Amino acid sequence: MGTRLTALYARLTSPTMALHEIVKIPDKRLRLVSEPVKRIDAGIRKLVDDLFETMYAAPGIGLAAIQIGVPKRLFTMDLSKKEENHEPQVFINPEITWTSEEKATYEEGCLSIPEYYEEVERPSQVKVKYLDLEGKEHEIKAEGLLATCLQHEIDHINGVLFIDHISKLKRDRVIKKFTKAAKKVEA
Ligand code: GNR
Ligand code: NI
Repeated sequence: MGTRLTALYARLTSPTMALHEIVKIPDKRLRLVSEPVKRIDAGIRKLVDDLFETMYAAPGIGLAAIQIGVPKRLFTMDLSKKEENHEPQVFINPEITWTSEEKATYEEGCLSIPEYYEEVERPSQVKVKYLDLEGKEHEIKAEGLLATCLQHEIDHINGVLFIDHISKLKRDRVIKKFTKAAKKVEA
């Protein structure tokens, strides 16, 4: 277990969980189209544990498997406000089945593009079909932050980043900055 985790997360962690490094741009793995989960087995449950540990430690409100380098179609999410009231959610093989005509703009950030925030316009409401960790199918209608976060995470499993929804000028600028920073680390 990551020893830097606070006691607050203790009940959500187990000794087998592992804190992972988050994949950052310009890493090409973020452009992969992730593969569907075929069977929810012990490997998938361990992956979900690791996603939660890494997401809470970051901290972030969502984390797709590809962000820890695993190209499988699943992500974790927790939109709870208070640290002592966790609301962990897992979405496996999610599909957007409907989007509203109405749009909403939200300032987004991404753990794979640290400390960069920009307004993104997306459908304000979506319906999403997915499997939970027990393999049970659900379909939910979402709005607000949940709708934004679902679309952001489903983008990740299709190799899409929130900067793909902003102007090319802004996108090129942020990619250039992170590419330069990565080269400096290499050198
Ligand atoms: O922690 C996160 N916050 C956030 C804020 C606005 C819109 C989307 C997000 S998701 C992000 C974590 C992340 O990068 N998930 O992929
Ligand atoms: Ni993200």
